[in-house]
Amino acid sequence: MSTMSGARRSSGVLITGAGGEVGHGLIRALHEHGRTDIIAVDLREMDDEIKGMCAQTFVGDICDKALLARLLSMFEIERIFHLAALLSTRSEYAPERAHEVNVVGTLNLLQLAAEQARSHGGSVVFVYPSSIAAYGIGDPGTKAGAGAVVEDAYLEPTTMYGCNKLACEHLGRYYARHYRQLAQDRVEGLIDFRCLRYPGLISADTVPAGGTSDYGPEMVHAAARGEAYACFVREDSRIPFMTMGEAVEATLLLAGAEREKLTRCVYNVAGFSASAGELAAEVRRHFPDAQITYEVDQQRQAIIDSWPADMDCGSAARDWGFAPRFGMAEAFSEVLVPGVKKRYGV
Ligand code: AKB
Repeated sequence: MSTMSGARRSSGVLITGAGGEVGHGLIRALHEHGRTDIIAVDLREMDDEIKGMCAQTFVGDICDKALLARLLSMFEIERIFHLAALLSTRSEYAPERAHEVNVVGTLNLLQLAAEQARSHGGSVVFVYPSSIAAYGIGDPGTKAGAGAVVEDAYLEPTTMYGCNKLACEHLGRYYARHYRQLAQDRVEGLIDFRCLRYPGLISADTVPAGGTSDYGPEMVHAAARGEAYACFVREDSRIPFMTMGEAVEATLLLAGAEREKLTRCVYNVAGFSASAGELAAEVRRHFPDAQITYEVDQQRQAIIDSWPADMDCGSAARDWGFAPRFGMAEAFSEVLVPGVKKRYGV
């Protein structure tokens, strides 16, 4: 396929939100897998490590349709990892902006990807991280009884971020299966939408910002820095978590799965279910002097109470072989604690 100037477009894999936590991990993994055609986009200037692993990096807003159109005109994008998003807590302070970034930005990208796929006569694999935030469980008693929930239950999110994620799950499914369904010149299969709902993610390399599950990673990093940590949810607050490395592995596994084996667009993935108190006990096993207290933020607590204690990942296991790699103890001993000790030189 050639550009307007007649030059042949180079192929590429596009990553939005490239400078974020998942973006860092994903770009490292793709680079290690030998990808040399990574096109990275982020609102902020990316660090030199990221730049060194990408074919090209762009600083810009995914709400800037002209930027997206330019990117898709410059490269023949066959795979998109659309990671750019405002997370749950930050989105509550600017819900309309969150909708613009999380939903309109995603819609723009879906539309342009479909147009590009149509122009090069192919299909674009569109990989989209949704979230446990897509769930909304009405009260702690129902949460306790629900246990590990399947993808199609309790879908009444109480946050703008959760509403955004659920909306984008439906948009992705629409573009994949029903896009322009009444048009005479309709072309089917332009978008191959693949979505995984992440639980709380804990990375040893980066600290999150603006998430409601952040107490998990914050607790680990504070202990490694030798700093006291005041957890903003109750000790008994329970949601599923997984290490960032597992989330990246799962994302790449889904992205590379045979399309015929995928029976749905949206899949749960998770590593281990843990209460804040269990996380704190695991932290203290490795950092005995860790000072962890509880100063509950009732509003953020209510969000965590609306998210399930665990997610049923059976569909992902059956369709594309997902399997959690670590329980909580192994996640800490094999990945998180060695990682934060190296990061902080302890
Ligand atoms: C958040 O807390 O908002 C995110 C998420 C669970 O999607 N980490």
